[in-house]
Amino acid sequence: DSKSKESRGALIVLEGLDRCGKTSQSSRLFSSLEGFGYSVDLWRFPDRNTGVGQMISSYLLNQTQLDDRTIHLLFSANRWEKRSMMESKLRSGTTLIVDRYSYSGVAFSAAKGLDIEWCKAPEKGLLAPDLVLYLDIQPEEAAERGGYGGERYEQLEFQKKVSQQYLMMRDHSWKIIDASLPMEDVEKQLSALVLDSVDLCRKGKPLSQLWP
Ligand code: 2DT
Repeated sequence: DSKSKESRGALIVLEGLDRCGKTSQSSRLFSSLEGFGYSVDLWRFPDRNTGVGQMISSYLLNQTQLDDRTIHLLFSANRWEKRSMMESKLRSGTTLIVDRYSYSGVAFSAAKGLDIEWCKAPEKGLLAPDLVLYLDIQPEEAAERGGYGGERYEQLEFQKKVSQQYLMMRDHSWKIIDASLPMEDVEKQLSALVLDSVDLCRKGKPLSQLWP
């Protein structure tokens, strides 16, 4: 019937600094939604499996050097190559839990000194998340958690700049969660927010595009 045609999945994005707990929380959310019987997929950006993704991966591993604007556009292209798949999944009723999205794209490049409007431009027309969960942590605390790998960007001074850029991008779709709390408490807060958002989308909240 026309009602079920309207019902779609939610686009849920997790953002935050390295070591804020995004990846663990994304998989916990995925498992709990799946457990409740929802149709749900777990995605991440960059998606290193595509051709563009492999170029990004070798850049992050410091195996290749690229101009700052070039790598910025590759990260964006990596989202564009998944856009139609993203839309068809959402419209068919699947909720997507996405670890990093356009906000990482803008925050990391702007932290290098690129103009923020220039950084946002190639993201225009991608799907806007229904909910952005920002796992808020002090860069110093994230660094103390250890486990910074050897990848580009995994350095305290740079992460401080990224966190300033992130906070300038906050809008109505953002929820800021204190990521210094115990994992279980963070998970409880996230899961309540996600269930609300999934419910709104099922009731017909329209899909929209970046940036509003
Ligand atoms: P992880 O795979 O560990 O999340 O690290 N990044 C990510 C950008 O600079 N621009 C982007 O558009 C995206 C999605 C953040 C990926 C690293 O790449 C950075 C950390």
